[in-house]
Amino acid sequence: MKRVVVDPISRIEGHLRVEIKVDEASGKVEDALSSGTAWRGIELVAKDRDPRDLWAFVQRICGVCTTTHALASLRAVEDALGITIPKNANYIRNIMHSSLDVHDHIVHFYHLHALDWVSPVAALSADPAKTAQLQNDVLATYNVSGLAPAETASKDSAYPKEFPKATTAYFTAVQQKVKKIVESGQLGIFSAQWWDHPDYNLLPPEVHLMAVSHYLNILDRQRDIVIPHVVFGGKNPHPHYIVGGMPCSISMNDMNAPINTQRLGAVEQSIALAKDLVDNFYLPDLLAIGKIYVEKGMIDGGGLAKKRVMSYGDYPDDTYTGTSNGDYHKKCIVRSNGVVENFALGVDKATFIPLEGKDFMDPQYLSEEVDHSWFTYPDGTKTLHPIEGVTDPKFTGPKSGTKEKWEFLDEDKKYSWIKSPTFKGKTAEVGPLAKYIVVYTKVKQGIIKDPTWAESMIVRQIDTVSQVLGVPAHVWMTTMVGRTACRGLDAQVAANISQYFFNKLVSNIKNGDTTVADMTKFEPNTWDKDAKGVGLVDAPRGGLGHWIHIKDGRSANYQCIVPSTWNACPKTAANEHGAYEDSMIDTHVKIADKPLEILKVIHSFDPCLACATH
Ligand code: NFC
Repeated sequence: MKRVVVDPISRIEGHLRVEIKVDEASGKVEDALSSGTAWRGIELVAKDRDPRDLWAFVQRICGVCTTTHALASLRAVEDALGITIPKNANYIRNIMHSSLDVHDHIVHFYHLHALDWVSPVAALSADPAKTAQLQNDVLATYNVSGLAPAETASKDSAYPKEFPKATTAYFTAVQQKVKKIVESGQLGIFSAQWWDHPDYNLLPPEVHLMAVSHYLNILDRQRDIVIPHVVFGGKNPHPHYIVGGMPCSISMNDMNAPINTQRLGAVEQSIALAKDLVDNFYLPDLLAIGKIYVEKGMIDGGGLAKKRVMSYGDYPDDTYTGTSNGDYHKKCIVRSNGVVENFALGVDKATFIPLEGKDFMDPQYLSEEVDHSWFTYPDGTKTLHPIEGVTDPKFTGPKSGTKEKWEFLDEDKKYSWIKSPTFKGKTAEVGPLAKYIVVYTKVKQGIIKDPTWAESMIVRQIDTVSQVLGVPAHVWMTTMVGRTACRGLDAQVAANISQYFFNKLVSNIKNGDTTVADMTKFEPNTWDKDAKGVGLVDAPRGGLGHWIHIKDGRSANYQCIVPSTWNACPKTAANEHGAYEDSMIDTHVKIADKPLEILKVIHSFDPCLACATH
């Protein structure tokens, strides 16, 4: 048994170390540890502050899923204080959130995950003419643009399309550029990868060249996807908000107004770009590569996804009057709230467990443990619901090596700066894969009887991909490939959600409603002396919750359970693994000292350790 350390895991946000014990003869990973190696302390920064300021502080938890922590905070404070935001503010927040989803997923696939599958070095032996042909073939074979419904049609047909760029000259030029980089011996952003790993030979050279070209192409275009943040929130990352609504006033014919005809035009162009990049690059590339992997039987890495997944639900169609009273979930167009166990047995045999408004305030449902984390709880306390949550850091060092220079983590004691969240005492995987499993199960088992357009689209996407890959949903979804595929599908739904809420915003403004904020409960003298609230967001990496206890106008306690906390957590008190650890244990490694498969399965979660530890 060989113990292998990968530290740091690169091409992620934050600081992650993993350790595996591999049986070198069989390649089977027998045990695995995931450790967040840096701590931030933002929950302590958020204590004893004016609740109206908190979105700005906690948004700094992450610059990648920027906006989600601000949104979760606003929703928590508004839940606690009984504030209902105007329609326009809800539409605008949804457009900002969905455009973040697309941006986050597309950057993950091309810039953080793609190089686990494709190699710039392998791209050098591709034939550019054949690559041009391949790109056209891939688009024709995996054309998934027809999955969107009428509700999300754009009114702007004048938008110039990016695609196709499939010419021999284009691919020759990219190949020359990459060749110069490789020949210089200074791979720069492409350095320090195991380019000689045999898994890179699974794909033909033309796939490598096509994907590397799209990597460079989309690196250039990704910033335009978050233009809605700049228009509605003034900037990206970390756009501006206000408790009670949005701070951007609407005046359609005033060229100096934050929102006017011209700026809404820029938002719609950005949404059209997002749809175009997802439909014509991201999904065809992903399906083409995924199909090869599934055909070659490379479908391990599911881990906890086979046993237990959880999602929170999002995108309220209209204004709602609270989260913990259940109204939020009644209004969501993606009612993915709930837990599904044993999806790997098939959608009919999977077990659905409801998770609704009041459950989020109930310690029987959600809780956090610190048995294996570098934190302490008050004497005798084993687990805490976030509304009573405590963040008290206590670093005890590794098992071997020194506190400064670690050799191995202490799997029997504490080994991570991340707490272990639990649902009814057990770990759960979150993320787009979890969201897709929950929606699919709820619709197919008749738990959702009247699917929204978004829920129907998710089911259509899953059934289409099952057809393309030639295996049923419970087979491909509960794998590392499935995790990456669902993220791409989620980006497609998110781009359509942006368009849907853009259309609603424009027609509401046309009907004469330009209100963006309700300030009637903005002053602390209008608040209850003691109030508690929860804010939920289905963030790019999964279910995000912020909990606040407000006392005498200040935040008495503020706690977050973040998607990457669920997935990256160390073992629970009962020694149950979280999703990263379980997925590694469900993976085979060809070369113990070059565990590319481990990098791939960990990247399939799109780790954000800055978020996870907060
Ligand atoms: Ni950072 Fe976030 C974490 C997301 O997991 N998605 O909720 C926040 O980061 O990317």
